[in-house]
Amino acid sequence: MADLDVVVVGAGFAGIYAVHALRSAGLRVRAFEAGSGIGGTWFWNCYPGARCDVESKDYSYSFSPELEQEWSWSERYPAQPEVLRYLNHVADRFGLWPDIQLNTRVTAAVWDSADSVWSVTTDDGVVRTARFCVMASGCLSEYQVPAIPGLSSFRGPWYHTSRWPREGVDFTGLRVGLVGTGSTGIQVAPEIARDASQLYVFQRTANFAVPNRNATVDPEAERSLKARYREYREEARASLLGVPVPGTGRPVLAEPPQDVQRTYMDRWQRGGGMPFLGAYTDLLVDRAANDTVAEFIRDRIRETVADQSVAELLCPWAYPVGAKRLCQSDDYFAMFNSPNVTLVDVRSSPITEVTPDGLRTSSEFYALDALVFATGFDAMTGALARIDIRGVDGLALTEKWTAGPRAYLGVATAGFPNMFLVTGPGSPSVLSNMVVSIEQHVEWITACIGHVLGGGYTQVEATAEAEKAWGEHVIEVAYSTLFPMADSWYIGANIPGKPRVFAPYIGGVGPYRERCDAVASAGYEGFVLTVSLRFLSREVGG
Ligand code: N01
Repeated sequence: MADLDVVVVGAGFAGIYAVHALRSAGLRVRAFEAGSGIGGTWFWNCYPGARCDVESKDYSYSFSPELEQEWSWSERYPAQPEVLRYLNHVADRFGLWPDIQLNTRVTAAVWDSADSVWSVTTDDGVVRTARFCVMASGCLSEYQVPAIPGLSSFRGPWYHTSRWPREGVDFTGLRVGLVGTGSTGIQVAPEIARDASQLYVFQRTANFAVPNRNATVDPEAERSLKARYREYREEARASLLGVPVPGTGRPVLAEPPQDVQRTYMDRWQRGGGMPFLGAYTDLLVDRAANDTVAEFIRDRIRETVADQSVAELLCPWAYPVGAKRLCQSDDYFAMFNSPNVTLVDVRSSPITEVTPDGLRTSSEFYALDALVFATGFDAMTGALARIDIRGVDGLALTEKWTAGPRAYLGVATAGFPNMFLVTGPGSPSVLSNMVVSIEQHVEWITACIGHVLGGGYTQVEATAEAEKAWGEHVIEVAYSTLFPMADSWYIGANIPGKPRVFAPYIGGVGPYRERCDAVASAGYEGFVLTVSLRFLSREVGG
């Protein structure tokens, strides 16, 4: 008998809910978490300014109406410490701690075909067997520091935003270099600029950003939302992005230009990225349509930044709006009006080396006391690649995915029976409200495991045919949009040598859920369920 029914890898939003859901289904579960606390991305990314870009009312679990009613968010967009408090409250409230083991990294998971179990090794040297493995290891867990020559010679401290010292960092009076101007760089920069004597922002690609208009939650608005929260959650589940976004429902190119400007300005004033991208139906599929919103944002940058040569450098041209995550900040562009902030264009003059005293580009040297890297992640596959995962006949997952990740519905991959990926490549995951997508996957996986065990089967495995057909669909949908036009982490472009494969599914949260439900209703179509009596296996489904 296996030690456990299910091993859960990771205790972020996904792992926490997986423990609750699987345990509630009567299974013996244990989650292993490398961090010294739960929270996953919200545990590690404790850099100053870290804040969610999805509203708190949306970025919260819906599985418990009681939890939903009891908890009150203080801000429209929750800051990292509040999200972490929420997750710890969830673990307390549902008594999850006994089934979560902190400070323990899963290093290997090996499928044993004879006994239909996974042997899971952790970095404390212990090996446990489990009938199922649920990979809740996160889409943005494996952080990246660029290989810049000389970094190890730097005399000052350097940090990656995703491994920020929990005690904080005092930049008072220091000359600080910041590399990276994605969602993270844009959030951390104004915080560093507040204390540093000089902040140099090394920008390779200018990014679009819209305001948050963050505010404290109005108690009256909270009360009225809570009165119809169930209904609101249903709208989120059926929506495209996992957040109900009121759009005009019309293509922008058919609108009178003055109406378009009014719509954009209204959304700019109200803040938030999703309402912007959802304003018109053609913004993410038609470049000319997209140009209307791109130019609107560039105009706001030109309005905000006093020095027009700096403003022009901050204006993004390299990709369509939304094809990379639309950043959100109330103070990033205005920060460049401060005399202690300098924008350095490392597209025209690339970084060549770090020296003991600073950073050199092809045209200049910058003396620095500290360096901050907001340089992103080996997304979607990085955390899985770090674990030695071996399926049928010892096949390594990294080997199977040499040409890019392949997973049926983004939730299971052929050759790796009884292993599930929460928000894996090929599912809406990072292109949606993650909490909605996590809940959907965890509930689907729990039901699937229930079906397997209830039917007396020992294993469930995606077929190669179903996986191939789904992968083709994911790519076809992606290439019907503007998303592949950006060199983004969605497509693996940020990691040298990574195959360029568009990983998330853009078909929409609602339609994707329907597809997953249909697969389950059809007896897990595209999966093979087998009873493995050691050498005798009987194929009964698929
Ligand atoms: O990482 P990124 P991130 N030299 O990969 C630059 C989520 N998130 O941590 O664009 C110079 O987006 C790189 O430049 P370029 C969100 O989903 C959410 O910011 O490749 N620069 C880029 O500017 C987000 O999309 C929230 O030319 C180098 C930056 O580093 C995802 O996390 C907050 C370089 C990396 O940007 C990742 O965001 C934060 C080099 N060698 C994050 N290498 C919210 O909820 C890399 N760069 C608000």
